[in-house]
Amino acid sequence: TSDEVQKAQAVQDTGSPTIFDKIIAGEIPCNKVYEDETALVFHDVNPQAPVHFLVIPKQRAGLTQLSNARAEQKDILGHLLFVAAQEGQKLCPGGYRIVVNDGKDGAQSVYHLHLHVMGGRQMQWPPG
Ligand code: DGP
Repeated sequence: TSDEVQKAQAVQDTGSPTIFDKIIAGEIPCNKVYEDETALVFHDVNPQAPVHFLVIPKQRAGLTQLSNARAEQKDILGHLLFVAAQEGQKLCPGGYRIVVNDGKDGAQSVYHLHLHVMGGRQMQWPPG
């Protein structure tokens, strides 16, 4: 079990604001890729591929994890996926992988929904 997974297993969804709120507020810096009214895209601080960025909703609104999404949030989910594909194509023209870690067994460590987009190398299958 990697350090990342061990750390993730210890994290609970408390509903408290996360580090991503500070990034959205500009209180801590990020390496921004794209931003619109709904979504913020920035490079992951701990990249697992030559290109690794995150797509997050600016308003968490209960979206601590994908499995908490409500029916009225389907448009937001669609938008995040669309933005991930747009930016993925730009930064990883040869292809990319989109991952959402959900909950403890999914090794989620930050309880603010985020799509991982990874590429810039041949991705392998199956993932661990
Ligand atoms: P997950 O394990 O799926 O919850 O992914 C959380 C990701 O967030 C992980 O890959 C590292 C990244 N991350 C955590 N804190 C920061 C931060 O302060 N800045 C940036 N850019 N990424 C962060």
